[in-house]
Amino acid sequence: MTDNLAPVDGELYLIKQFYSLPESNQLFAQLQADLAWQEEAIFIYGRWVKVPRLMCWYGDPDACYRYSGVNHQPMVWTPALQEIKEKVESQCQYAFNSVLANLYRDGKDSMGCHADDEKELGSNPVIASLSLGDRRLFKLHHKKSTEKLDIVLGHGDLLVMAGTLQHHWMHSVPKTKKLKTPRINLTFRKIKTDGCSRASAS
Ligand SMILES: O=C(O)CCC(=O)C(=O)O
Ligand SMILES: [Mn+2]
Repeated sequence: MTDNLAPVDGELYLIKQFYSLPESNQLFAQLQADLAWQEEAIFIYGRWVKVPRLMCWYGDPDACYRYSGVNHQPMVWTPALQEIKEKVESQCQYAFNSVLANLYRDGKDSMGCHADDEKELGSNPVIASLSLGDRRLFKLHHKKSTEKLDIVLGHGDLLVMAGTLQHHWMHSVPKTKKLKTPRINLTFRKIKTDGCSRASAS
């Protein structure tokens, strides 16, 4: 792995150009065309609000996951996702059972500030995040000290979050006024397989 970019309280590794430019171009085109991108909506403050990006969830049949307030059953791995998963697993020496795919159509699409700290991810999750397409800013801030960390994620880069990072840091992909072409992000995760039964009981 590379150096740990997190100054304290967790692990954050950036592998630039995990995929080469030609490979990244090919994967971007294939995933944009083949994945079952969906527009989600969440119910907040008494009304339905569209999530500002497209999403879909793939994985092993029992890797059920709750996001946007709804339980999601995984779709079956596509050959491209399966192949990427295996390369990412070999880099991380860690077995994933699912992937959340996000498509940011332009600079107005974004991901709000959050930590990936859902119970079904376990205590110190390893999350491997592959970026394809236009580069976007990935912002982190420490929950207590508010220390900030800005990372630019480019075409073919792999970011790995591990250790106690999700306990202590929040992250986001903010909107930008800069002209942006689409970006795909894949976050490989290991979901505890009783995830949805627990989530739906709460
Ligand atoms: O798009 C990204 O780089 C971040 C995605 C993310 O944080 C997530 O899916 O939880
Ligand atoms: Mn996240």
